[in-house]
Amino acid sequence: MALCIRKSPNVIRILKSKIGSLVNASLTNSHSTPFRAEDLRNPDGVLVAQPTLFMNRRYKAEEGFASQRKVDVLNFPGGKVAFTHEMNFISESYEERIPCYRVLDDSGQIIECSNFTEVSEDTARKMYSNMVTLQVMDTIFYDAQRQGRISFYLTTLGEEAINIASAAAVTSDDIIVPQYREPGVLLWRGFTLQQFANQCFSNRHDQCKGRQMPAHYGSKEHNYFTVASTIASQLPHAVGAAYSLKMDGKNACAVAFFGDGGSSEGDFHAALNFAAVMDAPVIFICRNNGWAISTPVSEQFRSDGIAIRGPAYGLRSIRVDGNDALAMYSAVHAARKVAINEHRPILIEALTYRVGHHTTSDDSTKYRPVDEIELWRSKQDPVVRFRKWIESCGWWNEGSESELRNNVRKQVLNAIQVAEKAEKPSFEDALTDVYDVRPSNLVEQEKWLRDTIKRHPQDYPSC
Ligand SMILES: Cc1ncc(C[n+]2csc(CCOP(=O)(O)OP(=O)(O)O)c2C)c(N)n1
Ligand SMILES: [Mg+2]
Repeated sequence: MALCIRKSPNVIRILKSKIGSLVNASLTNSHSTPFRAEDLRNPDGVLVAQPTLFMNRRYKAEEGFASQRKVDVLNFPGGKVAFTHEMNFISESYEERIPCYRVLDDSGQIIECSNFTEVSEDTARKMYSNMVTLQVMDTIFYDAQRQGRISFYLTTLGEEAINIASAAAVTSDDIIVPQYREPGVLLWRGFTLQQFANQCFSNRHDQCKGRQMPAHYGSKEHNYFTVASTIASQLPHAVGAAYSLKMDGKNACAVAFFGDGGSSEGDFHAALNFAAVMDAPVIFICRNNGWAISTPVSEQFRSDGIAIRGPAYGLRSIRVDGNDALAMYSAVHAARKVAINEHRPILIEALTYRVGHHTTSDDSTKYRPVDEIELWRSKQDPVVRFRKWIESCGWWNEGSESELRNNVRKQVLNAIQVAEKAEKPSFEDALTDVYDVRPSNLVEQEKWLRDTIKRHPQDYPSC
């Protein structure tokens, strides 16, 4: 029926005049045609399109192919399927693994014939400075936790390129939906070292009012969702955010980060499917760092990593060298264009390695070889690789390096001192912002808390 209608301009014209732009969308939109938010609404702005509309669009090419070959087809809901007399099981694996896109080789030189997006000197210098800042901040905050000054911390060591290059490749209108190992994106957007320190010290200036664990940042001003450490719960939220951007006709997308461990959660699968069906402009960036705490990827899945799962849900996907800042920048830059202009979700699997322990509550030498960690730390450091490249461009030298490191070190130490001295939030903040009228159990807990404070005033100096 769809084929017949497509071949008959008269029928299309009559149908169009009867039911308007909806039919126009279903009959003439293919996935290569940009999809407009207004196609989904009637003249009153009410959402009218149905999911089957998108599904029909998707499989038109296959229908054409089947009809050309004159094979029998099953007229199945959502698109025709060709019959075959051969009993072929789809293989569980391909002979070759998906290759990994990279631009810079291990010595920081551009690989000949690389296809990548040019980066200006200013952007490259800012990218490098941010990677170093993230590294220095991590080292000092980590030590502060070891000294007992903050209760918890997690580093991004080894994953600086994924953080900073992807942040550089999108715009501040794009909504970032992080897991927890992406503070570099927030740093790139202008969250200050003082704001990072205030959050980690849970003081009165912390935007989260001291309610979150340290390193669980969030900032409405920077379009950065607050970290929720329940793994992968952020992914369906990112799809919802992306869908709303599309509905509002915004020139922006959502960028969702998660780890290889996150891809083992049900929410990952729900989010990918949901994004594909709703044509949501969302970029999923998986930091495949080899480990989900102590579980190696070999014990998490039998698939060839994460990228291979994209096509199963209808997502265009790519595997990228996550320790190559230029490759990450180029891949995210290209993905953003497709996500926004064509309203498609994209999956990026960035191969990297978690050089630090999972968090300060972990000792990773208990479950992985020290040699493995050392190899990635010394031979695959994304910061060193990017430095070699900007040095070869004449944009960086030994002098700029020591000046940057000294400055950042001073700024981080100063931020920590200021944050440590600042008062803690009022304990009242622990009870507000959730209920309009406090339920009886909360009222009871408040009474216990007040009694405890009265009995131990020395332990609650700011109350
Ligand atoms: C739903 C849920 N299950 C389990 C945990 C415990 N947990 C915290 S982090 C983590 C590993 C996540 O690994 P990955 O997604 O690869 O991120 P990485 O830490 O490697 O960056 C787990 C299992 C959790 N926080 N939430
Ligand atoms: Mg991981």
